[in-house]
Amino acid sequence: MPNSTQAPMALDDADPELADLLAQEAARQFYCAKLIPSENYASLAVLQAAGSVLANKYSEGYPRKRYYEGQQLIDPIEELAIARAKALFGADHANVQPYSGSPANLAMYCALLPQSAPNQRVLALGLPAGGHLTHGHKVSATSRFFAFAHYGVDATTHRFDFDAIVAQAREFKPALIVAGCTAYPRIVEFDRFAEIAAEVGALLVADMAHIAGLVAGGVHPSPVPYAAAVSTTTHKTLRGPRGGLLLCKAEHAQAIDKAVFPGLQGGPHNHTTAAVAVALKEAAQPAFRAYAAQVISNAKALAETLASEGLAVVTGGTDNHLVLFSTMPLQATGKQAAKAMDLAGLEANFNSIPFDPQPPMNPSGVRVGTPSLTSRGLRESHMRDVGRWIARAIRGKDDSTELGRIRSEVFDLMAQYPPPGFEAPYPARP
Ligand code: DSN
Repeated sequence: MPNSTQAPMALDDADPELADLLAQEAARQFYCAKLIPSENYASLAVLQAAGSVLANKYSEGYPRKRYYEGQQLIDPIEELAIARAKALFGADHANVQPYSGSPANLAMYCALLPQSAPNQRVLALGLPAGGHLTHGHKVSATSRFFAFAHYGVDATTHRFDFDAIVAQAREFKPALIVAGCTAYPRIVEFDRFAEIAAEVGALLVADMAHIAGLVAGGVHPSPVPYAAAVSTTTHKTLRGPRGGLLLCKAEHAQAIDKAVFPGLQGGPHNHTTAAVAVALKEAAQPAFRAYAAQVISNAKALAETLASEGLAVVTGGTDNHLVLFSTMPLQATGKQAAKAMDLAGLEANFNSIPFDPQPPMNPSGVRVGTPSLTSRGLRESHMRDVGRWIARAIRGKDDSTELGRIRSEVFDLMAQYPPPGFEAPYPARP
């Protein structure tokens, strides 16, 4: 008989304080309109795998080459995830062990630019133009190990200016060019980046974290045919658990694997690997292609509504899952707008816009996206409601009664569209 210290205790009994916080967060996620473009709702199946006993197991190494015993079932789980990643994205090789996108990016650079390489220069999109910290921003460790220069976007169109990028690449002579963004609302032309890389003798790598689900769903061009290696997170449009993934050409497979383990990481998070495998299976279904297409249609409807409400939409619209807009035409900074939206049940993040005159901690813009609301089943007509609520919240940023009214309308709509991953009985309305 198990003694009392071994008796299983559910979270509610074992830690009521934590359980209560978790229940409140579940209710918040259920009733608020999640508009952060890098978030999503993972399915119940993904959450079950992520919360499984696989979290108890150490597996340093790779399938069939481990430093711990007891891998009889871990190996086939990781092999399943690898096979599904390769099949879904048409890649020669996949590494499913990166803990998330940031370590995946550092591993990618370390793999392709070994210390012995004479040229350590990398050209990537700058943070103010929609790049990521791990694309060599000065506060990121990536900038300590490699010599980054940054390209931007055109001052008028706010899109990539390939003439300027190729001129910069000829001058800078990078060994690597990074194509990928966190706040760029248009198609990333990986073929054009590949041409530039080939011309200057660089390798192209891609960070497709934001758009991986759109690539999987066939509604955004894939970087895989063009890039030596591709990094991604697994939890954004791809709708898996929080995790990372690297894909590469066969000739870089060994370097990529060595860079992840033992280069940067210890044991893989097997529970996450299993959940990634589940998400990759889901993303290979026809329904996911329809989902990805709807994400974009919804984002276009949202962009149009925001523009018609007087907000300044960067690039005038969107081709993907996100919309970046200046809130200044409604006399609010991005931070003021995002705070007001949060009080109104509309969860987004303040964001710099290209050539932003405002500082990064109080920029001119807000970034919104449709992956989460589309996962709930919302469509274009709902996005028009959401766009009007956003504008009302910004206009009413100092009016708590108005923000409360909007919040109530948002909650009414969300209650009709339960998100994936939530089982009845649903959380009580906060
Ligand atoms: N932090 C993510 C985003 O919100 O875009 C990128 O990693």
